[in-house]
Amino acid sequence: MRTQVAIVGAGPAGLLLGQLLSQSGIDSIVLEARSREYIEHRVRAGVLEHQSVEVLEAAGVGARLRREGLVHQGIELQFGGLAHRIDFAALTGRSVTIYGQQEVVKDLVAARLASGQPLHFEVAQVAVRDLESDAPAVEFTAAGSTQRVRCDFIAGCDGFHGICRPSIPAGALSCYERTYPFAWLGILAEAPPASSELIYARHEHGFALLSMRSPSMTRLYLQCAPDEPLEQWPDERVWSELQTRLSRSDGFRLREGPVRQKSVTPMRSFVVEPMQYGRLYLAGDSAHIVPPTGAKGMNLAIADVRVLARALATFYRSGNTDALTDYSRTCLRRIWKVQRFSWWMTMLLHRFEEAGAFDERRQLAELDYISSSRAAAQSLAENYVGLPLD
Ligand code: RFL
Ligand code: PHB
Repeated sequence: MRTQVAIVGAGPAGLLLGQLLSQSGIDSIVLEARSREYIEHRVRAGVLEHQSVEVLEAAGVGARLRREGLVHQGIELQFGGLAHRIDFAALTGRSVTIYGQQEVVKDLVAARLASGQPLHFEVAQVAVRDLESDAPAVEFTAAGSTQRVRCDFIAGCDGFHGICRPSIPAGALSCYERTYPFAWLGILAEAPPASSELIYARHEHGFALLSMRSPSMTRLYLQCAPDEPLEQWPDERVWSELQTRLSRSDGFRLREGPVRQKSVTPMRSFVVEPMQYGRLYLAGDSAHIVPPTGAKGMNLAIADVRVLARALATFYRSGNTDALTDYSRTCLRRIWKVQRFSWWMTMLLHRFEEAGAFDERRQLAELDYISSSRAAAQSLAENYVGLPLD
């Protein structure tokens, strides 16, 4: 088998890359370890930056997103029992859209199947070969038989735990990492969201977040220990803790309902440099992880593959490799700013066990500053709706 670009991983990064390449007349194959059912129902991110929506629309997968996505003009920051609105529309003229990652994935899978380009689910033993040559290859087994695909380029879109990044010789990469002494316990509940906008709450018990997926589904998160066993969080305890952390002086109460999904997500900041080695290019979570407090993971994946798709299109159109050579540098400039924002939102809103009284007061003063200074609120808002893509 032969193709132009072999894409490992069918998350938002891999599927969108395949779609953008197909729009430019470039052939690809997408290899995914999991089943279609699994990737279309994996509950993860929910916030699309203003420009992520535009990229998805330009990629031809914006119709349902426009119909069903919830456009949000602001968020609430809550602390000391009071909510303070950050008005994105007034501060930036932009908005974000709430649309589940699994919906983005469903739309992209449908577009891929309609394009007739190959997408293989449940592949195993994926290996990337000859990265330093002009004709790298990907090997995998599917339905019991081993296959080898020769290609011009490989896109490593296989997430943080994938095989592409570890296939690069260790000495060729530098990793920058930070872990946090807590995790998020997230639930998806069949209950109408009690607020029309997201609420990011700082509370003495720890951080809590109200988000949503639709007018009838609420997505909620609370800060917990990094190794928290889920059995210690029966639904009643989760609701009680969320009610406490999201309570405020005006009597606000969450609406409760059956819990449809519950999971613990560790928090980490991670960047690998460079994001390329020979003919292998990393994109999305395979190259970087942000803590979810800034709602940036899926957006970064979208931004990376937009750069990569353009660089590949330039190469196939003109033979010019400059944009491919610059891929990593182009992406990393924006990635580090997004890393900074995600780290900053995390430090602003979480409870740190080891923090003393000084740090707590400094944290509250920062929240007070953001809530009372247009300049400070605008900085948060312009990062949240998304820094410019180019
Ligand atoms: P993905 O989505 O992990 O996709 C990688 C795919 O590769 C497959 N794979 C392999 N396939 C073939 N061979 C192998 N050897 C393979 N190894 C792995 C995997 O099965 C998978 O299908 O990475 P991608 O495409 O880079 O997308 C990144 C996003 O998924 C991620 O950044 C976001 O979900 C992060 N994130 C959020 N991002 C946001 O922008 N806004 C949010 O509000 C937000 N909230 C979140 C989040 C992530 C969370 N979790 C669970 C990590 C909330 C949570 C709880
Ligand atoms: C979500 O809706 O899943 C979500 C929203 C905002 C975040 C993280 C996750 O910061």
